[in-house]
Amino acid sequence: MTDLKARLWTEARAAGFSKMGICRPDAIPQAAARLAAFVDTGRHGQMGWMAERMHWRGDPRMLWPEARSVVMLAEAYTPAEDPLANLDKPEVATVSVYARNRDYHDLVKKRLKRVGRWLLDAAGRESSVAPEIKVFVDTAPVMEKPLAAAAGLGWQGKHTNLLGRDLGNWVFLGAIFTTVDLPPDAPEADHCGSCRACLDICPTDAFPVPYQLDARRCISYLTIEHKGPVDPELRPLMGNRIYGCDDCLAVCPWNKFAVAASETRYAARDDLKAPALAELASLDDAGFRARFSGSPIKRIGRDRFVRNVLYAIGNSGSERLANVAANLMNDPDEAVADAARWAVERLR
Ligand code: B12
Ligand code: SF4
Ligand code: SF4
Repeated sequence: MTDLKARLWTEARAAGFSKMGICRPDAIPQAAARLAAFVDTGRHGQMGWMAERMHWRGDPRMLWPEARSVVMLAEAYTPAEDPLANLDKPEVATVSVYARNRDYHDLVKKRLKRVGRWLLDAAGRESSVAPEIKVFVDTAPVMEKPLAAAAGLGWQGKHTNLLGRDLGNWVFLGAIFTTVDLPPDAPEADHCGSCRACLDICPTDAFPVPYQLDARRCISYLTIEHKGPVDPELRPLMGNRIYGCDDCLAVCPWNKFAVAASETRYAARDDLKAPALAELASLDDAGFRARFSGSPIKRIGRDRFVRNVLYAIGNSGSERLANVAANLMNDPDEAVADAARWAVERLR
């Protein structure tokens, strides 16, 4: 099986992954209680799906009792440009790095399936019982970060994301659960030390303590997951971040050792490098769908997107943009109309 594991890594690397690690399905015994604490304190906000199927999410053995190994894979999407470069340009938007081009869910899943198919073939030839696999990226009730840490890909930093000394933190995670018994890797130790750069940079103070996030204050949650109007106290802190947020990732010193992204379809599209807020605010449903087809941004729909753009306009200090917001004060979507009124009030 050691040889099979080595050949699996060769295949995973050829598919575009930067690192692979393996753990047993019982390798994250603390995860269930930590997830329960997160949900019990309401830190998941409106992400009701996090409170569902918690017995599966918190314990991979419950999700698929026949699984013997979890193969965790990391794919680098390290940006070529400074991810925070637009934050001080008030009339343009900041889109988080992961959403500047194609949707990683599609690309990572394809790669996982390719590696999984290879494993089925190779392990099937060595065994009388047909092996099975299930692949996951992001949307299933699987806690990918603790599994990746248990599989030795890196550790969960104080910003709660997975990072590695040889990876940095600009990586997507994917999982292949399998009935094949593969030799597990040792977990990686925590190398955050006394650093707290990610905690200190957070614009909304979303970390109640190191290693724990209150999603309700996180701009990523507010711009992507939160439906309806955002708490007016948080709006000014969002700046021009209209989709996701990268501040805590961008300041991590371990990114000195980040792996370059090999997938060119994650590289920023020209029209998302510094998009003008005025132009984004004018998108209607059809325009929004056409512009963001194949992008993760498509998921939030025109209304939530324009709501976010209007908060950024309200934070711009630009009187010129007040007219753009004024045009949306009677928008049929109540959160958009509310955001427009808020923006106009701040700018005039
Ligand atoms: C829900 C979710 C979100 C939510 C909540 C984030 C969160 N930190 O929980 C929101 C919408 C805010 C979000 C934002 C982002 N996300 Co997200 N998200 C997820 C998702 C679907 C589930 C995460 C989860 O289980 N959260 C629940 C909490 C309880 O789990 P946890 O974060 O692991 O919590 C741990 C710590 O709190 C710690 N802990 C708790 N108590 C204690 C006590 C002590 C003493 C210690 C040491 C530790 C500790 O243990 C917990 C369990 O491991 C995963 C995909 C997946 N299925 O896993 C992607 C995922 C985590 N997201 C991802 C990304 C890229 C992002 C963003 C960077 C996107 C962006 N640019 O805007 C931001 C980062 C924000 C941040 N600082 O976390 C990637 C992260 C890749 C990586 N390198 O880690 C993932 C893995 C998706 C993927 N397949 O690649 N996300
Ligand atoms: S993504 Fe942004 S708002 Fe969320 S925790 Fe990181 S720095 Fe704070
Ligand atoms: S910025 Fe510092 S504290 Fe935060 S994850 Fe990176 S090393 Fe850890």
